[in-house]
Amino acid sequence: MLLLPFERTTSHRKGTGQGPAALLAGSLGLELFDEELGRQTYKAGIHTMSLPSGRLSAEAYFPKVSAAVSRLLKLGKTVFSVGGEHSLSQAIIPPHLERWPDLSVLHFDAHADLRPTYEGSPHNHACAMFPVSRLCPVTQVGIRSVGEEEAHLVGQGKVTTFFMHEHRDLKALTRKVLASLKGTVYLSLDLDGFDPSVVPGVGTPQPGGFGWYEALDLLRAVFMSRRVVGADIMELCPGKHEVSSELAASKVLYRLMGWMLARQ
Ligand SMILES: [Mn+2]
Repeated sequence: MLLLPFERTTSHRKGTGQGPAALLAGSLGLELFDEELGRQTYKAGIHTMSLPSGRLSAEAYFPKVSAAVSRLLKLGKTVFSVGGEHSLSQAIIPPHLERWPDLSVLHFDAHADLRPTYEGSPHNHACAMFPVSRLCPVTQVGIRSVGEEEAHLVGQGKVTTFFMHEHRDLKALTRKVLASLKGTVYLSLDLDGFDPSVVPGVGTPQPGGFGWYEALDLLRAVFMSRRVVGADIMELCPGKHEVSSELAASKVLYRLMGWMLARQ
């Protein structure tokens, strides 16, 4: 688990820099036994590593993130990254692509995140997937917020976009998502892909997202039929008096780890 407490460009509610610490705190509310998988996932060994961002800019911090991910992959580790803001995926995915050139990315998010730049920076959280979408196929699910300046990139080129309002039948959506993915997959999960009733603690919530079991059913289908080689969980923005978001974030991460082990 690679904790990346980086936050520079939040546009709505601030606090994603506290996301990794909150996810760890949330994990204290989890049973070590996974009730779906019937196993104690942690016994495989979960190591936690933090890469403090201090006052570094994205330009200075992202190469450090890429180097750390690259080093871990060379050691044969599976990297689960925890943000922090979603733009971090721009630094995490390229080392995975270097190792698995035939990778496709499953992008779970309320937002298309395809703007080439936003508010003057290509490293804004609203641009998370733009550089990735130039490098490898990206399948987007949960999408229900797109800016005019990125609309022409949605569903074009290497990008396959499944809008939430057009894909309400989960079984049909799952079939289409699987058909769009290659054999080796990286999951980039922005927690705002969930409905705000499930995970309210995000920087830029949008109504109409996935319910808990809808999301898990979709993700399980991917993890059980594809070789998922890495994942990130981004944009956790803890509230002062609300702890269910951090618990949900840690539970979904633990479940992803469990599925990966179950398939091996
Ligand atoms: Mn988002």
